[in-house]
Order: sequence, then structure tokens, then C-alpha cells
Amino acid sequence: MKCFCTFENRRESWIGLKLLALSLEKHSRDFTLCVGMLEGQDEMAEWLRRRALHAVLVPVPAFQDAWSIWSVKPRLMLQLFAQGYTDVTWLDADLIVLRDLAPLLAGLDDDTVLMARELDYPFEFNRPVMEAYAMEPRRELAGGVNTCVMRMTPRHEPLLRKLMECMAAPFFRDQTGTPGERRMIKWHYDQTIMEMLLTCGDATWTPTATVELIPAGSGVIQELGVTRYSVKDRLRNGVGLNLPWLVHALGLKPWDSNPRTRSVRAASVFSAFAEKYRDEVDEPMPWANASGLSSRIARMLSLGQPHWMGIGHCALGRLRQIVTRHRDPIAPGLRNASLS
Ligand SMILES: [Mn+2]
Repeated sequence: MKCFCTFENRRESWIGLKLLALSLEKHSRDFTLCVGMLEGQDEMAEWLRRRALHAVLVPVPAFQDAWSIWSVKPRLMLQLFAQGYTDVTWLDADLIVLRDLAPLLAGLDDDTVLMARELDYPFEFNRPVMEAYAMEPRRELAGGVNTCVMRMTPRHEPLLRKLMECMAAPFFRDQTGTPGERRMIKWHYDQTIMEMLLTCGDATWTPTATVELIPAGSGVIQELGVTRYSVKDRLRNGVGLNLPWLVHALGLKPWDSNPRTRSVRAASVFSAFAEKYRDEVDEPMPWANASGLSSRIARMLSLGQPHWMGIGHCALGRLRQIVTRHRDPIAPGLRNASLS
């Protein structure tokens, strides 16, 4: 029995969950979307019952303390295995589905973990995390993992339990309580630990699961600012040479009211796809039609193709990075900040 699952408890981010649910409804036929619900999310539950016909509301126990929210993914997936699901795919509530996901998941054997590739940098062991857990490198992957997509079967229950165990360790709690600028590694996200468990081991843990990564750019669009989704991928996707499955709002979300998101809002591919659901989300989406000059130019240059939204900004941004010899803050060697 297969299902997708997701969770979002922050009121201001329900819009992301709505876009995920609506885009699944649009592109997929036979599927179940299990949505973990805390007590008191009545408004969201009511919306899902009305708009998302394939959604199944799954009550989840309240989180005991602030840090434990970070373990919602393994928690919910284990709960679904216990309820009889045998093939569970977590989807972040900041994803929009671009086509039917059935072919992506078809033919995966029970041993295979399918995840998104984070960005296009080469794989690199995260030494500080490994040292904190006294683990040793065992194997490399094709690239860094992003847990925005996470397909597993009951065979991976030990992996999910190990993930929760690592996230319950005092070191992880300490890190989540440390302000960003003083945090040793920005790893209060599950994916840094998950990546370690898929590649490292110790006396009691051996990474055994087969790992498949959905390529970044051509399979899952990891939108982070305007330059991460490359001009090349935009062009190829826009003319149909590649058919990406998903677009992921990485880092700051376009709906955040943070002023730093202004440039993201102006030329966001995620927003361009989100706009298609304007009439179904039942709330205003002012962020999806930014009206400044920059946005108007982005819109004009896109020729109505969402993949090309911001393509001029992207090209200029890349040029600026080359000219100023910009040092990529999340390039290999400098990458300690994983982004959810
Ligand atoms: Mn995410």
C-alpha cells in the first residue's frame, strides 16, 4: 500500500501545504496523501476535506518540546508503516508537483531509498557531524541529499529509528538551541544526519540501503535565490528536453514576509507555478504576483514559460558572480549549511 505524506503546522506556511496538495490532485490519479495533523489544525483540516480529495488526515501526537518538531519526518513515516503502508514517500510542504509522480516511484525495489539531490555540488562527507557521532566514512553518494523527497519501505525502519535516535542525542539538542551565528554547523535539519546515516558507520551501524537521488535541475528544481536554477536547466526544461517532477522552495520561502525574500518573490519560478492555483487556495497570494519593475521585466522575459521566470536575473546574477569571483557559501569545503 503506497502513500505520500507531509506535515505543516505553521499557520503562515499552510499555503505551501495547499500548493502541494492541489498540484498532486492536478497531476496524479490514484494516490493517497497522508497529512499529519496536530490537534487544533481544524481550519487546515476543513480546507483539505474540501479541496484535496485524496488527502487522508492522520492525527499525530503533540511534540513534547521545541526541538522534537525536527523529527516529524521519521515519526510520521514510522507511524504510517505501523498503520500498514508499505511504500511511503515524504514530500516537503514547500514543493509543487509538476507532473504525475507515479513513473518516478514505479519500479523501485523495497531496498531503495529515493531522495532529492540537494544542489549540483559533488558529494562531501560532513566531518564535524561525523566526529560528533563518532562515525566513519563508508561510502560516497553521487551528491548531497535533500530530504524534501524521501521514499522508504518498512525495510528502512531501522534507518528511521536511528535517525530519531541521533536527533534525540544531547549534541543535536544543544545545536538546535544555539543561535545561528554561533552554531557549529547549521544542521538542526534532519537531512545532515540522514546523509551521514546513508554514508557512514560505526560498530553498530552500517549503511546498507540502495540510494537513488533525483537529479537537481532536471528532476527536482531546487530554487534558492535566482542563480541556483541554472540558465541551461531552465532552457532545457522550458522546451521540454527534461520534464522535472517537482519545484522546491529552498531556504527562505516566497511567502515569508522577510524583506530578504523580496528578490526571490520578484522572479521566482516556484511563484510562477504557484500562480496557477490562485483560484483554489482560498487565501490571497500577494507574493505570487510581485508588481515591481524587476518582476515586470522577469515576467516579460519569461514569455509565459514558468521555467523562464527570472532567467534574465539568473544570467545577470551568474555573470556578476563570475566577475566578482564570488565564493559560493555552500560549495564543497564551505558547505556546512544545509537548507531544508
Ligand atoms: Mn523544504
